[in-house]
Amino acid sequence: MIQKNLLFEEMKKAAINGERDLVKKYIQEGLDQNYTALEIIESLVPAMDVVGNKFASGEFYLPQMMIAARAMSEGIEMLKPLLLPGQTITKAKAIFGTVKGDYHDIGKNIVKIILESGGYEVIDLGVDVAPERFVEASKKEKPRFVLMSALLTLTMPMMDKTIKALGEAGIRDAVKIGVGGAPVTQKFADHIGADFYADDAPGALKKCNGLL
Ligand code: B1M
Repeated sequence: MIQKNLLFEEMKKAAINGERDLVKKYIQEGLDQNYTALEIIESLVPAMDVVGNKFASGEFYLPQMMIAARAMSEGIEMLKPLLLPGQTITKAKAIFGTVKGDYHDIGKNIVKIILESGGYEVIDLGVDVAPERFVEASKKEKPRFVLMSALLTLTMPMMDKTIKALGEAGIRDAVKIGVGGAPVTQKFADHIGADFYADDAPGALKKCNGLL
């Protein structure tokens, strides 16, 4: 049996190197040793920071970042059923998307799973979601929450545009708006008039619960 620290370290290393079969093997080993799905996800998340730093320093190129992201996503998919065991209550409905121009969805998918595990119905609009699509989905689904994720400094202004579009459509006050993603801050959230900012998935769940 591999020790917890070593197992999580090896799992992280496999994710950084994009070795998806190895990631899944270590995840299974973690589960066999009774670590929770959340513990495993939390130990995997920092792998993407390492990948980002390697990309920024020129050590990794785009294909390596993509391969690592795929290994990470497959690992999360494997853990998803364990975080949603027979979820029955629905506290409220949320629509959730990564804003226009932005294709990053690993963080959004983790937040979505945690919200679902906390009793929310989450309608996933996917990535590259334009303000008009948020408006259209809000009109159709009548959610309590409109949630946005952005990973690029360049796409953060789309959050502002989406809030303005919801205002122009007359539905801003009917929803609570939550924003997050690595470059997003509380200050930015206040500046654009979002109802909440959270820096991680459990934080998003806590903020939604607090606003119900
Ligand atoms: Co991209 N990328 N990427 N990338 N990528 C970053 C974001 C970057 C910081 C890397 C770097 O240079 N160091 C950089 C952005 C720089 C900037 O804007 N300042 C960058 C760049 C430049 C790019 C491209 C432009 C590269 C290129 O083409 N030359 C390109 C853009 C594509 C586009 O979107 N238009 C690009 C592409 C990609 C891939 C496709 C290869 C891949 C994404 C795959 C995918 O998502 N399916 C990718 C990846 C993997 C990354 C890094 C390495 C990892 C992102 C990630 O998944 N993190 C990233 C570096 C980094 O972030 N350190 C990087 C793990 C994830 C769990 O964290 O998403 O932050 P995160 O989510 C967290 C919290 O933020 C929070 O909870 C989550 C769970 O804890 N959270 C919320 C997220 N949303 C929330 C919403 C909430 C509340 C909390 O409420 C609603």
